[in-house]
Amino acid sequence: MKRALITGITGQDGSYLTELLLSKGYEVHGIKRRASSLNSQRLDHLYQDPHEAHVRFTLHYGDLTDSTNLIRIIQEVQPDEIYNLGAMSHVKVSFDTPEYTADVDGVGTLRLLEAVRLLGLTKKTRIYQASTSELYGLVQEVPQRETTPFYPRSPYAVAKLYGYWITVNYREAYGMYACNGILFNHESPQRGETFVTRKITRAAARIALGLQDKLYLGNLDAKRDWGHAKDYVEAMWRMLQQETAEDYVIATGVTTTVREFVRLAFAELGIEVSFSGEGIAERGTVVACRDAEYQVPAGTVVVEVDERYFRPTEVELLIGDPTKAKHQLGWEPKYDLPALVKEMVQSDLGLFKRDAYLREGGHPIPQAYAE
Ligand code: NDP
Ligand code: GDR
Repeated sequence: MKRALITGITGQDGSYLTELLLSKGYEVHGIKRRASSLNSQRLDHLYQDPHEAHVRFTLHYGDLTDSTNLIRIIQEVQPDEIYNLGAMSHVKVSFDTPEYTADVDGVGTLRLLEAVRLLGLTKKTRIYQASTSELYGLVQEVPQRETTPFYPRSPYAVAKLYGYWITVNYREAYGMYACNGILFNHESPQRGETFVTRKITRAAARIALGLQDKLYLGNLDAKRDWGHAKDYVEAMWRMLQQETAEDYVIATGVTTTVREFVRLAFAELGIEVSFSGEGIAERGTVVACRDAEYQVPAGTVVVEVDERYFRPTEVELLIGDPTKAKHQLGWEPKYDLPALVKEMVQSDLGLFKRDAYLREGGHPIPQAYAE
């Protein structure tokens, strides 16, 4: 039985990867941070009581800023594969917490590689590093591929650039099997609530149900290559099953504006939204509401632009070329954007219908805090 250790197991990708590895018969260990409230909701459906025999899924407390903790856990688990998904992963927030982001996303990667080396596991343990299309930043070439020069545009991306190169360096210096997956944006119903896709699908559902009036967004012109997290964790696993360690771009090859994502999300609920105005004055207005279940009259302004969501330096266009992954890993995405949007909107609709029932029954409903 193969043993895997996942950092960032409580995040979006961590939950999908855990599902995948358990389904392949792995014993899965994960590192989770101590928090004042439970933070393992995404893993609840996979929980195994540690008091029972033959447990294949175990969580350990830890943090990428703590070397001794990483060394102890890796020594205990003796993993065949490590997936380093742990990160301060929000680009906008990295401008507020640049030093912490560098520590976790950059130096944290070094701590993990060095722990494997110090423990003499360089020949046993294969490592996946969660690199990112944010490395491409300011457009140098489209579509972006493995050979495209990097030009990071945020503290997050600069920290991940260090993570990328230290992974390459440990591979070359010590012969470690260590790969970078240069993953383009991937989303799902498990996506964090403050990333733009989930912010939009949550708001669309809440607006349709009469629980929210408006959605405030930043740069509507930004273009992203959005895939589904379920497809992307499959690529991570495939990268660690090859004869030699290499770096791969994982993307769909299709790019879409934030504005278009908004249109698609509302359309999934039968609400047609059209945009007018320019820059900060741009508005998204309901043209028609075709589903009798939802009462959002034509003419209602449901989207406004708010400068607070702009970034000091933006990544305007991402579109990836996954040819290498297709040829060498046999990887292809199963989801396209409409299927992704549908799944996310329907999932959020299900979540917020509970709030709508509560409100109908006269119960106060909590205001969800998701900026
Ligand atoms: P999430 O933000 O959903 O999850 C991040 C995980 O990292 C969480 O489990 C979080 O724990 C954990 N974490 C944060 N800080 C620390 C720390 N100091 N020590 C240990 N763990 C920590 O991200 P995703 O699942 O979306 O992404 C997974 C990885 O892939 C990240 O490294 C991200 O940067 C990268 N990536 C993501 C892409 C995407 O589109 N999703 C694209 C390209 C790369 P907690 O739950 O306690 O906050
Ligand atoms: P990104 O994802 O920065 O690409 O990083 P995010 O969803 O945060 O932003 C995508 C684009 O949408 C624009 N945008 C907004 N973004 C947010 N979050 N909130 C808004 O209100 C808003 N309005 C417009 C952004 O400016 C941006 O252009 C994600 C993360 O998962 C990273 O960890 C990962 O490395 C990259 O994807 C690939």
